[in-house]
Order: sequence, then C-alpha cells, then structure tokens
Amino acid sequence: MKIQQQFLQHLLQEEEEEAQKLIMQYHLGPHSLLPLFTEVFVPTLTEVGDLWEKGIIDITREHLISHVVDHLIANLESSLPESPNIQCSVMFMPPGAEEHQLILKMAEQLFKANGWKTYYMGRSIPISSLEVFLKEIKVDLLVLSVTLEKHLNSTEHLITAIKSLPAIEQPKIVIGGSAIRDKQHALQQLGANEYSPSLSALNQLIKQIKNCA
Ligand code: B12
Repeated sequence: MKIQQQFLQHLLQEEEEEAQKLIMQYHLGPHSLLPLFTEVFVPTLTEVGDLWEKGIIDITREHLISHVVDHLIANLESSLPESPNIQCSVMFMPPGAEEHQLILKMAEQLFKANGWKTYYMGRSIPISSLEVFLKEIKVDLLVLSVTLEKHLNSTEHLITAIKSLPAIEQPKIVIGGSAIRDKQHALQQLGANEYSPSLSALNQLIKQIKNCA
C-alpha cells in the first residue's frame, strides 16, 4: 500500500502514534519536507474532505484528523537540520475568520528549513495590532492563504491596510488558496505582490530569495 494510503488508514483508525512513526520514517529517508507535504499530507487532507462531503466520515472525525495533522506538522520542526540564518523574516496569517490553516503551517516549515525567521500569527489578529507589530519588527514577507470565498473581502481589507503603511514597514505579500482564481485575481483585485498556487511554487520562490539583509 502507498504510504499516503497507510497514513490515511492510521488517521481514520485513530492510530496517531503509528501515523507519527510512518511520517518520521518517510521524513528521515531520502525525502525532504516538500514531497512529504505534497505527496502525503495534501492528498490525505483532500481525501478526508471528500469523505466528509460524501458523509462517509462525520465532522468529529474530520476535526480529529486535522488536529493530528496539525500536531505532526509542528513535530517536524525538531527533525529539521540546522540551516544557516539568511536574515529574512516571514509572517503567516489566515485572513479574517478563515479557519483553514494547515497549508500555512506547512509553508512555515518550508521557510524554517531554508533559514528564515518565522512569525506565525494565527487567527483574529486586529489590523491595528498587526500595524504596531510591523512598526517594531522587520518582516520581509507576509504569507496569506484563503480557502473560502466569503473571506476574500477581509483579505482585500487586510492587504489594503498593509499597503498603506510606510514603505519601510511593508512586507511583500504572497497569497494562495482555493478561493483565489488566478494570478490576475491575486495581484490586480486583491493587491498581493505574488500569487503562489501550490507549495511547490512557494518552495521555488523561497529558493530564489537568497538574502534579505
Ligand atoms: C481540515 C479542514 C477543516 C478544519 C481546518 C483546521 C485547520 N487548523 O486548518 C476545520 C474543521 C476548522 C474546517 C472548517 C470548515 N470547513 Co473545512 N476543510 C478541511 C479540509 C479537510 C482540509 C483543509 C486543508 O488543510 N487543505 C489543505 C489542502 C489539501 O488544500 P487546499 O486548501 O485546496 O490548498 C491547495 C492550494 O490551494 C494551495 N494553497 C492553499 N493555500 C495556500 C497558500 C499559499 C501561500 C500557497 C503557496 C499555496 C496554498 O496548496 C494546496 C495544495 O496545492 C478541507 C478539504 C480540502 N479539500 O481541502 C475542508 C474544506 C476546505 N472545508 C470546507 C468547509 C465547507 C468548511 C466549513 C465551512 C464547514 C462548516 N460548515 O463549519 C468550515 C469553515 C471554517 C472557516 N470559517 O473557515 C469545504 C470548503 C468548500 C468550499 N470551497 O466552499 C472543504 C473543501 C471540504 C469539502 N469537501 O466540502 N475545515
């Protein structure tokens, strides 16, 4: 059985420890973080969403599974090799009331693995507090993910607020997520600097930025 299917089976049977062991073996092998995310975590979450939509699993199990995946992503940090600090910093935020955050958490690990300083802000940060934070701390990049269309208005509002800060306090904004139609939507309508349709595209962008000092 493919590792992704084994992983899903462990999650569906609430075998968190086995799921964790499988991931550690995979991650410690010749594979790196990106294939773990794109070949195991993302297809598993998509499949869990389909099972839920079809009524094969209920919302309780779906919540439990997303919680376990969340935990596994956080645990990966301890197994990352030391990478040289490249003086770049990045912040992650789900806009407005958006609750889907797992992709942002995976993105955070990709940045960490490349030597970036990361700030994970989580949900419900008032824009005024964010502005105070950006005055005090240099942040080069802000990464946003929007899954549901109903959160596009608050996304646009957030981007407009960031863009009206003095240039020196403004991070560049990268956005992705299934609510974003295409690059034109992301850049022209929402006002982001970059659109990233997948974690692989984001990883390429990270590799292009060598230094922020
Ligand atoms: C886990 C989960 C939850 C968890 C989230 C927990 C957490 N901490 O994140 C909880 C239980 C909170 C949740 C809640 C809800 N959810 Co939900 N959820 C999911 C599930 C199963 C996985 C989400 C996930 O992490 N996906 C990650 C990956 C797999 O996919 P992706 O979002 O498509 O992203 C891809 C690209 O867009 C890109 N990408 C996305 N963002 C970014 C950002 C950057 C920077 C980059 C580079 C790339 C990128 O990378 C991915 C891979 O290529 C999905 C199923 C699915 N198909 O995704 C449903 C799903 C997204 N949820 C759905 C729904 C309806 C809801 C609720 C409205 C349910 C409800 N009635 O309460 C609420 C909404 C809450 C809210 N206010 O936001 C629907 C959305 C349908 C739609 N588009 O309208 C889905 C698709 C399930 C379904 N099949 O119906 N959910």
